[in-house]
Amino acid sequence: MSVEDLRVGVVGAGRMGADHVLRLAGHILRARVSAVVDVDSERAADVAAQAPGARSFASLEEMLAADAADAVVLATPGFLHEDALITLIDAGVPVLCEKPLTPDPESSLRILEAEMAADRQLIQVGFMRRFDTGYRQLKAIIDSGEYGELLMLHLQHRNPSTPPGFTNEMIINDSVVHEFDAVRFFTGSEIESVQVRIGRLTSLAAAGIQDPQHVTIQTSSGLLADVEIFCSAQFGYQVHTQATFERGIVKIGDSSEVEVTTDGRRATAVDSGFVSRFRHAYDIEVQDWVDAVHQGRIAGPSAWDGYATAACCAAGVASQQGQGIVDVNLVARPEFYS
Ligand code: ISE
Repeated sequence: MSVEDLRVGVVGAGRMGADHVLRLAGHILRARVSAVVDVDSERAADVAAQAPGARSFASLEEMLAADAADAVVLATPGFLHEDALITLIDAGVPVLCEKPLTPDPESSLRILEAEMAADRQLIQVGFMRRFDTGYRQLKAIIDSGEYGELLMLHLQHRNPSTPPGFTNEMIINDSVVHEFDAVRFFTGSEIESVQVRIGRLTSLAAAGIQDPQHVTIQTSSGLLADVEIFCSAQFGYQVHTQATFERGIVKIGDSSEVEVTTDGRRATAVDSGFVSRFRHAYDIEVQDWVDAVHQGRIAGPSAWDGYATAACCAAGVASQQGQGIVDVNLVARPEFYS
């Protein structure tokens, strides 16, 4: 039996939105880009031109009024997500929402309430690392108990440099948010406290950025995780995880497939950024989402995961601003998200 292609509207035609348009138009099955939305109409039209048959719109409301999409990839900046998500929930449209769900736990809670009122999980949050092969292998090893209990996680997250407009708080909200999600994903536990410490700083960071920073996370099961977040690391992009078990150490994160030995040196490529490092993870995330939407469900992190990580980020920013170890206080998890 053949399935009608899902008509996907990509809302926000910046770096991630444009990347998703190429992905959906190029190799995602059972879906096509039917609409591209951006306040910059010229940009929307340019990006729509990459996907045969896609129409461009200047607003989400115009796209919905034209009945131009069955589902949406939301790739606008996080501070615009709340209004867009409420509109989409009201219209009953499934959404793959790039992280963050919303910028703070209060607005994320309003999204949970709206979704529960609609009585259907429509939102999947774009924590793409959960679809990465290494992440999935490590998760399977943890769950198998093969090397005993997981005791600690050591996470390193390095970006070459910060884009214009990046702030010190964004080190937590935009970058460490992925580590909060990773720790929750690996351990299956909520995070109970966060501490951010700032030590020796690079001279190569942009004005106002304190880099690197060290984050200690403790989960409800007592596990400690530490994060080195370094957003001005110059050399390239790198995301490593080392897991300490009772009877072994497991490392993930080297994505290079080619190693060259020549002239007395052995070398592998270092990724230049997250779009290339997590390309396969994004592909699997979007294909799984499309297939799940065809079946009326989601296939990954839910709005609850978006809310829980927003609460971790709020604690992280409070700690970064001098509040020491900050507790993460979540509301009780509704049955709807169990
Ligand atoms: C960026 O917004 C991302 O989401 C990347 O995955 C992350 O590695 C980077 O630090 C963020 O700025």
